[in-house]
Amino acid sequence: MSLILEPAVTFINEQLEGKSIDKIDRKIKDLTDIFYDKQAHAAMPADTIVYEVESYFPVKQGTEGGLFYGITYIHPGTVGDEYFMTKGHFHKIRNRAEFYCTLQGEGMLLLMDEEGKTWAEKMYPGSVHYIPGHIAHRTANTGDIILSFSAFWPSDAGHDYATISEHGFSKILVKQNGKPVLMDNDK
Ligand code: S6P
Ligand code: ZN
Repeated sequence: MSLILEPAVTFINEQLEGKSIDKIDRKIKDLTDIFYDKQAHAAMPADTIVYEVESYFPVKQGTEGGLFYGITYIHPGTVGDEYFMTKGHFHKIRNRAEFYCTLQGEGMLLLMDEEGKTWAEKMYPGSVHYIPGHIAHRTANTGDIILSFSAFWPSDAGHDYATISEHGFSKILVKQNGKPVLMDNDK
């Protein structure tokens, strides 16, 4: 067996580097559907970065039996009184699960089942979150610094963004008196 001294991918200085790393960002202009306060959203600079994702895809998307690894960085901020958050999704293959592990910052993991019941788990450095299959997931930064977390999911899971973009989550996470509060989503 040969001795491998350099891993294919490293996570040094808070950055994933190596082959097969995909980097994306989501700006205010890419997130037209998710925030409830459309006026506040329209008033914000379109190029404001809300979150970035670095992902390691060692196998092709859709491969059965493989795994993907990614780090999400959500910037601090709000749109109106709603915290900066990810688009949120179900997995396309609904029964595929996922792990999230918080690296830095503080936030909330919003979870919603297929009947539309929403709940949230607090995220803080070291917190580990198991997201079962059939559960939509979205993360929000409730702190003053970047919220970053690593994610591990099956390479055939895929993403269904359309269901969330059309119906949203049944609850929204807003800042009230400086604290996160989960409220019913009237829309
Ligand atoms: C992938 C995993 C994360 C998210 C990332 C951004 O299954 O859940 O890597 O992709 O947190 O969220 P979203 O909802 O825009 O994909
Ligand atoms: Zn996912």
